[in-house]
Amino acid sequence: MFSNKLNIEEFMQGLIKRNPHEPEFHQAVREVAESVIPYINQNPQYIETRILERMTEPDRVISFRVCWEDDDGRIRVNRGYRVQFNNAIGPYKGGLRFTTHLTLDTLKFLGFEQTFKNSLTTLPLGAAKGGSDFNPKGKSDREVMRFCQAFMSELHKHIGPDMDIPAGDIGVGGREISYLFGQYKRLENRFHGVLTGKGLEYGGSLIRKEATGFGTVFFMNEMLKHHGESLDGKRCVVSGSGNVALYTAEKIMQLGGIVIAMSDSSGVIHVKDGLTLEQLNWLIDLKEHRRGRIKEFADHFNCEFVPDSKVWTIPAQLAFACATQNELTIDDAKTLVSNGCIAVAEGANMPSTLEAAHYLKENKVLFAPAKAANAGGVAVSGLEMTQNSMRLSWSMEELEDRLKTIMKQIHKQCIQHGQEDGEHVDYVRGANIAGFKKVADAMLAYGVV
Ligand code: NDP
Ligand code: 2IT
Repeated sequence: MFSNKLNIEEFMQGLIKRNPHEPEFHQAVREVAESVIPYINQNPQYIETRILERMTEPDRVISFRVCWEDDDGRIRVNRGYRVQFNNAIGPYKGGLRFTTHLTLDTLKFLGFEQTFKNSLTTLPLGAAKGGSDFNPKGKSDREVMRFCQAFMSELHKHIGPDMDIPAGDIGVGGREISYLFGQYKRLENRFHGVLTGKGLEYGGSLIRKEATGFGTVFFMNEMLKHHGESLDGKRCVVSGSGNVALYTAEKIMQLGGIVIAMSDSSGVIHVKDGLTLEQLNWLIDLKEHRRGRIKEFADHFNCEFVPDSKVWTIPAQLAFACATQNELTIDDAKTLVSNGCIAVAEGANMPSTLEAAHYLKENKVLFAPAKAANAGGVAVSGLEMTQNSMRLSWSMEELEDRLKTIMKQIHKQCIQHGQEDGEHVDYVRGANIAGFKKVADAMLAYGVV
């Protein structure tokens, strides 16, 4: 009786009215709505029950003050958040981001995306995202420690191994997770897997650090194979040089690809013959341990450094967007196409603008959207949770095999819902519908909640 068909523009107008001034959240929802609304209109059980309205409203938004003291004895005040988006298919799960100017808008887009991504992993994982407008860059280890302890002093009230399990994201790596876990343990007097991405000494999983990047390349490999192509000998550009980008580069090289450019927010390194393993290991050490800038790589190895630039201007067959949201614009997409790029994989969350994603699709570039391509990180987080519950740990080979299998299953789900007439696969539609269906069906089963 309420089954009037949904209209994308009307749906978006309502969403924008309820969530004004949140352009990133609007963008993430629109991308999903464009493929899921036509599917919902063919399946009226989702219309009457207003599933999409319910899925776009977070279960709860927690915001709190984080007060800490810097090395000069000055009092600093930041804002902390946890957006618990949806726990229909498992406990809330998703990363923490520490970066300047972090807003609720960004966290809502990330939490919404996480709902679909976690559903695609095939594991029982709900969705959340959190973080703070604290910028770890340039802070001493002790400052980062005091901040993390203050942040966890509030966050611990809202998380738990069967309730909400945070992990890392931009600005939150192994160091931050260790400080956060230490403080949680002190406050709760419990040792359990409440965070993932932990150190190997205290319950961390092998290959969690590498998992997002490795998974992105496994997905790209599946996508290429499905279209009669391979990574072998392909020239690749990778944006960023953080956790995701570094291990994307490593796996590309292991599978025979050639990494010719990487970046950070200050510019691009261009290594014309491709990075060697020795150079990549040097870069990993620079970024993970010395917290240096990518220009130091160019100085050390005497290669080209282009300040204030993007990797997309360098001709390549494969592009991996592994830095941040909206880093690949319509102009960048045009440059990629005119330079002969055949495939793009999103290691970062929502790195392509909507216009860029549409343009790539129209020009028959294979396009692996973030919620499918970068799901390997949270998937291995799920495996870390399993190992913690069993109080056992799996070997590197076992974990890499499981990760590979999960990425293949995600690819299969994309084909199932995204195969179009002929050869073309709309991976965006495939990922959105497959991710949606599992969560929506669980929500339907619970009734009106
Ligand atoms: P890191 O903090 O480790 O690295 C981020 C990298 O991106 C750095 O090289 C950084 O350069 C660069 N970067 C950040 N902002 C900008 C910008 N505005 N312009 C250009 N470069 C920028 O983060 P991660 O590698 O963990 O995360 C990268 C992306 O992957 C994010 O979108 C994140 O949400 C996503 N992701 C992360 C997962 C994980 O497990 N860590 C899992 C799935 C997705 P600089 O140092 O100069 O700022
Ligand atoms: O965006 C993401 O999927 C992550 N930052 C990883 C989340 C997790 O819980 O491992």
